[in-house]
Amino acid sequence: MASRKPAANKTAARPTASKSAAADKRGSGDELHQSAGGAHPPLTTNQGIPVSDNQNSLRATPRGPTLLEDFVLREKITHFDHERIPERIVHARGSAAHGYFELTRSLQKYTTAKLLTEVGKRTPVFTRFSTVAGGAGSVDTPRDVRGFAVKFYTSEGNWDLVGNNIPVFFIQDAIKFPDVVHSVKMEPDRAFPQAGSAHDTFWDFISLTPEAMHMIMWAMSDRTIPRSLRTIEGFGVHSFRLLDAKGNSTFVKFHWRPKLGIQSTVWDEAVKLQAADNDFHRRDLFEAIESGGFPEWEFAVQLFTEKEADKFPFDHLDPTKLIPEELVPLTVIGRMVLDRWPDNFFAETEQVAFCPANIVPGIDFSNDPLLQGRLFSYLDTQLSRLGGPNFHQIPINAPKCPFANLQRDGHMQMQVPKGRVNYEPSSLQADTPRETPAGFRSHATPPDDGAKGRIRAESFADHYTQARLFFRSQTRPEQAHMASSLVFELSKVGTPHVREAIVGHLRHVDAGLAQRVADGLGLDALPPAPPAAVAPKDMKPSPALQIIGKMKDTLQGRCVGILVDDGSDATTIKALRKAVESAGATVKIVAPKLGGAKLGDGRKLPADGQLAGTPSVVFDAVAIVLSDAGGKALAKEAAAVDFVRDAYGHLKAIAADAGAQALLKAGNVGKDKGVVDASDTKAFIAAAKTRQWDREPKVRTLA
Ligand code: HDD
Repeated sequence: MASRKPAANKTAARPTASKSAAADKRGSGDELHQSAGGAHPPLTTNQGIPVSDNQNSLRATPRGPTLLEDFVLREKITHFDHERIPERIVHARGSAAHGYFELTRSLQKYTTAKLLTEVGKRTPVFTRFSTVAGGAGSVDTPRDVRGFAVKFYTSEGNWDLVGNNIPVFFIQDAIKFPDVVHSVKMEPDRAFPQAGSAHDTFWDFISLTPEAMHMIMWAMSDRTIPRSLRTIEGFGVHSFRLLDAKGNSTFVKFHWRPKLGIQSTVWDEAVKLQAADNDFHRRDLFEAIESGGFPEWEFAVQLFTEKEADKFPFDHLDPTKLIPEELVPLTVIGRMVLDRWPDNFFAETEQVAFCPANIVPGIDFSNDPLLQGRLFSYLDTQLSRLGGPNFHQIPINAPKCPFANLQRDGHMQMQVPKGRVNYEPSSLQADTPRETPAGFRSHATPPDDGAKGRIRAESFADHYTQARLFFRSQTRPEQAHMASSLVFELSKVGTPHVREAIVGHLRHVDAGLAQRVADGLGLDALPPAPPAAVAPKDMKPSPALQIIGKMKDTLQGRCVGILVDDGSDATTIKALRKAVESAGATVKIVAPKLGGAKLGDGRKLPADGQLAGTPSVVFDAVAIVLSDAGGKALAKEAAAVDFVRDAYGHLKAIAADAGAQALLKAGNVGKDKGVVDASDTKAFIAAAKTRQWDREPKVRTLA
């Protein structure tokens, strides 16, 4: 039987409360806390009462009941019970960073907005990337659109550019947003699948929503399986207006272009990444910032007048349409650098509240009906997510310029306004805030002709032309990936008429694509195409819509894994490391044991990752440097065989020395210009900058 004497409780992790005299003295000097170093401030309750024992609750007797009197326990547990706020209804899973936006070219001719006119000026930003469908704890790498939300803390107030990594959207009218989101989220009766669109309800909704077909083309492309958040583009999606001092308006579309170029994964790799590292994108962003390789994007605009817009063969107010760069070129006007990881995830990344309605003087909204609905939705969601109308006072949301008005009170008011006057007009106090001529003005947009009504403009009726433009603008491997992802997704749909309806829509996009998907699904005949409100037209292909065509010829910011074991050749490893690092990438050593490998020269090389937990999917390219014995031993090791087979299957460059050949053979690694001798570092670097697209037909059957 356990002793009733507290002093005998030797197994407790901390000294017991009954040693109160000792506990009083413990404070910051507790030997169990010494490792952190420094002078620890006393632990207190939220009322500032110093706590003498953070290990034991107050008990009536050493083995007796806990007392309600224990306010320290009650406060701590109560706070803990309330530590979560409702997660975002969409975009719940996200990662964010601080940084700055620097203007490099003035838009003075078009706008009064200071952040767009003062060249050289650095505006602080907080940028959050997200997936759309999954919950906050879901993985980073499902097939999904990525959110790209930037809060600019300008000297004229906060501007939130809340965009995605795709320049168009599923729907044309905000009233359909709850429907599209319900359909993609887990199905309500069975509560699966998490974070994925490959299920019946999503494709059912899409099959009945032809306006989504353009976005579907993007969603089925490799844009939705990015390699890194540092290698995605961002788009403001809607047309906005820029306003000059006289109130003249120019339309504008906003673009973010990653300095490292766009890069994506292949689907099999994305699937395996989900198992290899749930936090792959978050970790990648964190590690890049911590190592000083600050992610950077160009900020570019497409500017056009109302007159020019009237001549476009589509309606730019329709958010399912993009403006090809060939029609309105991009002008780079600045850059964004993310150089600081948040200090605290909850306080910053979770509590940040983006609202497309947050805008500054000199920028204005367009009549895009999706944007118009968003202007309401985000403030509304923040009220329930953050609990009240004062969420703008939370540090991550507060403007960094002075702000003052006569709004008062409410949940969690942090400010202590002074004086009698909380209304306007007033005459009792000289220092109350007043409206200013420099304040925000809306563009005086003349009303359209026509009557009030629940109307979809005729100019929004063409649902297929730009879907076709996107598909036909892609390279062959990219088209094959799109066809295959459609087959994959629809193969997870249990309802035959839904699968068939989608293939019917695809016939309007591209007959060849429809046939490939029908074949991939094993359909005996092509289903009928639904009637199209407007027959699709052919537009000039836009290579700017590709990923492969836009990849940059660089290894900057990427990561190469070198697999080693006891006896590996030190000189080869050294030369590879040198070549990779001089090309701007990082090297990680993978070995069967984390302690490392004893190399041929007798020295021990510590590993960054243990083989079983560090598959090749986490690298952009790999090198295998092994002794003959090491190669033979690893050829019998499933994790090593997967390492090389996956690197090959994911079209990555592989450098291998003579000892590695046994392993390459076990992994069925073939020969092509992406599989190079480990001594040929030049060839390896060249191959590692891209993927071996020609290899793909040898490793998988694509639709
Ligand atoms: Fe939205 C979040 C982007 C249409 C309603 N949206 C949210 C986020 C991004 C976008 C990036 C996450 C922001 C963050 O990191 O906290 N949303 C878009 C884009 C859209 C779009 C690019 C179309 C062009 N959204 C859209 C519509 C509605 C919403 C039409 C509603 C009418 N979106 C929301 C929301 C969210 C949100 C429910 C969830 C959490 C939040 O706002 O803060 O209000």
